[in-house]
Amino acid sequence: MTGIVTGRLDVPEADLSVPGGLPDPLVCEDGTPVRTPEQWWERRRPELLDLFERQMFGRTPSTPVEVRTQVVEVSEDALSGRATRQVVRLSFGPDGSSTTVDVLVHLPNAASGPAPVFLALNFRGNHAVEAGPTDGADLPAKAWPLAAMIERGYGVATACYEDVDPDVDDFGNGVHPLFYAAGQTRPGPQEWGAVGAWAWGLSRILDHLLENPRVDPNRVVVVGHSRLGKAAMWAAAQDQRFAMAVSNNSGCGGVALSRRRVGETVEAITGRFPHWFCPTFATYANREEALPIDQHQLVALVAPRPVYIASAQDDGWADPYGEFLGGRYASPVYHLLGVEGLAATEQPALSEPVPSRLGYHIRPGGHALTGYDWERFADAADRHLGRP
Ligand code: GTR
Repeated sequence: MTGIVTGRLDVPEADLSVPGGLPDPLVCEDGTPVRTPEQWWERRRPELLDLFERQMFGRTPSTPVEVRTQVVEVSEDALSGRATRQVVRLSFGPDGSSTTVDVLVHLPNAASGPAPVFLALNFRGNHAVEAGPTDGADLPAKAWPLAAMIERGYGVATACYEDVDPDVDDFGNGVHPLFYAAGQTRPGPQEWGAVGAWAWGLSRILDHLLENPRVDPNRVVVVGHSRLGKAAMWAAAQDQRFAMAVSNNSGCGGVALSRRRVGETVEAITGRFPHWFCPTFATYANREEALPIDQHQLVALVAPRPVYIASAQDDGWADPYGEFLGGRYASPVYHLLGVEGLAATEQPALSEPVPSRLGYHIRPGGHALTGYDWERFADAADRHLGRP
């Protein structure tokens, strides 16, 4: 690690608060330009993944872990007969007793074949996702528009993120201990933190979904709000089985550029949530120019798969403009791979989504995952993965 960023993207100075521009996703660390898709796949992409692992999220263990699957509930007439609802318990660890994750799945009964599925972790438990009336309006604030997504032909799968790893600075619980060497009590300096664990959990739920013949294996979209948007992007970056990724208000450590230092900074996030990243990330507080990566490169790791970035006007802490730029400066990688990137060089007006393969919207209101957001995710999936 030299700490010197070789390739730089031309970015208006006013957009960043630190000198030196943005690291160029299409220049290798030794200065070699990336001119072909082969160079991207064989050299630059693995190099960037490795940098995100070592500098930010920590390395995800690749050791397979024992998983037991138990169907806890099935109902074929959920949501007024429009959906099949299942609760499946995934238990991880040698005797299946260490960590259990309850996955709630709704699949459309009207589907003529395997259905595309949105997979998203939730904050407050599966009951909160499906709380309240299932027909029509007046959904409680934290509930998800399950009926509307089913109506549009999408399945929805979810689990509570704290089932995978509790959101506390304690590495004695959740999935981390499953991978410890004898005597180890917490991850090493470049091993995974909580965001890495949540991303791992998304991939394990995907393993399960892919065994279900009613799920289209080529159309599972990973969605996440806020800290779970960070996890969704990191999951899609590492696991190419996700067909598309959605970042909703993911902010710092998600798709907002760290070098802007607008809203939540590296100092703020690593101070309040030391367990989210690997300890190395905190060393970049107030010296973001030394980071060999920035968050546009996290978006680029998902290329050429569709990514949809959603911001909210009053969500200054997540830096909506920084989230837009995270998409914009990932576009060169999409272009190299022969597809469109973000078809806007200026941030669009409120509620005017940019529908390109790398899509974006900013809506009025604050930090939240709303029905409006879900409808736009479905629009993007319709357009780029095929309408169910
Ligand atoms: C905030 C945190 C953000 C974001 C948010 C959330 O406190 O600073 O990075 O992740 O929580 O998850 O709602």
